[in-house]
Amino acid sequence: MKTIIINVLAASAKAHSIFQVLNNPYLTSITPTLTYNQKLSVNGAEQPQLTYLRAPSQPNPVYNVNDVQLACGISGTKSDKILPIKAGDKIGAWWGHVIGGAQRAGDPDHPIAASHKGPISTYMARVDNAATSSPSGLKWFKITEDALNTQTGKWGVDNMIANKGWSYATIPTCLAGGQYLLRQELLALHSAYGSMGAQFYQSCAQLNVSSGGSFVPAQTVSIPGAYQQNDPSILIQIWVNGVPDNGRKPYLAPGPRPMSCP
Ligand SMILES: [Cu+2]
Repeated sequence: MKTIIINVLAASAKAHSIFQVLNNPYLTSITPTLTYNQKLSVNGAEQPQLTYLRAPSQPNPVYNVNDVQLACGISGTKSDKILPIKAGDKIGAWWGHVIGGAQRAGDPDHPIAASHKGPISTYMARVDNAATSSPSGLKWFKITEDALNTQTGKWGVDNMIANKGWSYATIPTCLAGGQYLLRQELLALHSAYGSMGAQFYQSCAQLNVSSGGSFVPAQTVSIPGAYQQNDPSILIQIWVNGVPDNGRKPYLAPGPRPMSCP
């Protein structure tokens, strides 16, 4: 939906007319789906689309940090399969504008509109059964984050776009084996200067981790619960002198810092 809104604004800025906006053939051709994580890879091997995933299937991001759907996204598709993976493996999440990727050749909103600057964070939580456990009430820990490079001004989202929609995380080698949900969150901050303006996009992967490790992170957070609407990382003006780079000042993604192995 936000993609559509952006284009409505862009079009209305040019056309100064709602009537013309509504008759914009580009807008009427937009499929109401969002940019979201829809495919996984393990050590570079791509997995089938929407398999092993709980993913949204409608266009809204989550705006309210207290929404239960902040955990695994607005309920949509849900695979009944669990992905076997080893501690130390590199898992990839692939983002796209619509199911399948680009909506049409040259789609400027694929994998996401470049305006959507912000961090990408990956969390995990132990579950009894990755295919069936509720995403509510879990104890989440972050395993990786890609926020802002103050040298280049590039955000995690910029790196994901440069990687053609792929964003990666490595399963910590020390982690105890068992079933987990892996949650990747893309936080778009282009409108975060206004209350409830930050946009949270997330899906959850269903994993069965085999590991020689036994580490169970003691420091965990609830999702929702970990974030406040007015956190300085969520209610923030990243546009400085017309550039969405936070003025190259350090930016700390919301939530805890990533775990490290003991
Ligand atoms: Cu958007």
